[in-house]
Amino acid sequence: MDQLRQKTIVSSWNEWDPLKHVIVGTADGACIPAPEPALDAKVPEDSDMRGQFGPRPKEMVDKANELLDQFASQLEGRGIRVDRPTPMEFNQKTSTPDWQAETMFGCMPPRDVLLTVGKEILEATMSYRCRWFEYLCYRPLLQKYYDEDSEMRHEAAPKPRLTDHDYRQDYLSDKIGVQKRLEWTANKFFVTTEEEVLFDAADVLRFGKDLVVQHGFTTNLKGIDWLARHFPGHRVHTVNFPGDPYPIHIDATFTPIKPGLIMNNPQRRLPEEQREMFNKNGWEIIDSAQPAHNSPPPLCYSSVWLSMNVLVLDTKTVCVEKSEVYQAEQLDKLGMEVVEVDLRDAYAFGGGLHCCTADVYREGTCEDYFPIQ
Ligand code: DAV
Repeated sequence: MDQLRQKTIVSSWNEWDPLKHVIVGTADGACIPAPEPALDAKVPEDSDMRGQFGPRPKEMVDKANELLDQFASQLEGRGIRVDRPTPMEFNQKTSTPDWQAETMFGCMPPRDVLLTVGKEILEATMSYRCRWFEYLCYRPLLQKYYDEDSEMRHEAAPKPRLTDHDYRQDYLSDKIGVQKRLEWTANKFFVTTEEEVLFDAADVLRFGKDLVVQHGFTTNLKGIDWLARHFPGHRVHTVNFPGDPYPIHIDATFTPIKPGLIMNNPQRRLPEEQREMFNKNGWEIIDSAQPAHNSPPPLCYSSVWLSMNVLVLDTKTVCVEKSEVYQAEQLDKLGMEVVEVDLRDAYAFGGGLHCCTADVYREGTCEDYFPIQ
């Protein structure tokens, strides 16, 4: 298994081919960011985090790190090479000529920042000011991959200005109410405007030649158009999921398991007219199982649907959070080997098993899974 001498190859075309090399985030120094327009729109109105900011409690950081380290060891035990980012001092003010932010965020969820498409790793623009500099945590790794794999492409999307013009003022109130939010999001009236190109990497799912991108709070239409122009060899499809009052990131909503099979959050179903490409090509979209919890853990931004934020290791093997018994049961019945991973106490730092990882290498090539367009 001699991982140290394993040659570095950057390549990953989809969410399910055999995973061989991955980045797992860390909880070191993570902060609850200070209020800012895009973040305020996402923190649920009844959340315990409203108004609070600064470093997360040390006991919680230590516990999350213990779980992330354990997850990394589990993956290594299966012969997967694991790298970790380099955290920064997140509890510091940052600024550009356009804005100032009180704190940064952390580097637990590399999936939000890094998009691997074939031999390219692309740094997303991001859409929160507190996450503008987060790519720096991954630069030591990206530089190393660039040096070690002469075919790797290291790209960065245009850094956005993130002035107030990027955010709809309507979302500044904390008294909008879930009903109004559901109306707005169903009408694709999201917190981000079309001022400039914006996307988070976690809004993108890779299906070989096709990229499926969620239009929501963290990715706008200009961001999706930029991705389409940037990857001219791909077909880029825009999706949205009515039913989610806080639509950020596609990976607790739409989860491909293997060619032909996707789990969809039953509270956030893909609209009928957007199902055509899947139907025509014989892909099945099934409702995911219910989460095992009624509420997220303390100080957590994400919803209980992190239950479906699973990490597929290959088309027969999937990592599922240990307490998510219904999700595990469903995947087991679908014939998958389920690897249990204890991660719930790290959720608050930026998400689940898919969020806290980013692909470096999966075996396989770029296939066309949707030949009938
Ligand atoms: O359902 O709160 C979480 C996605 C995190 N990357 C949700 C989405």
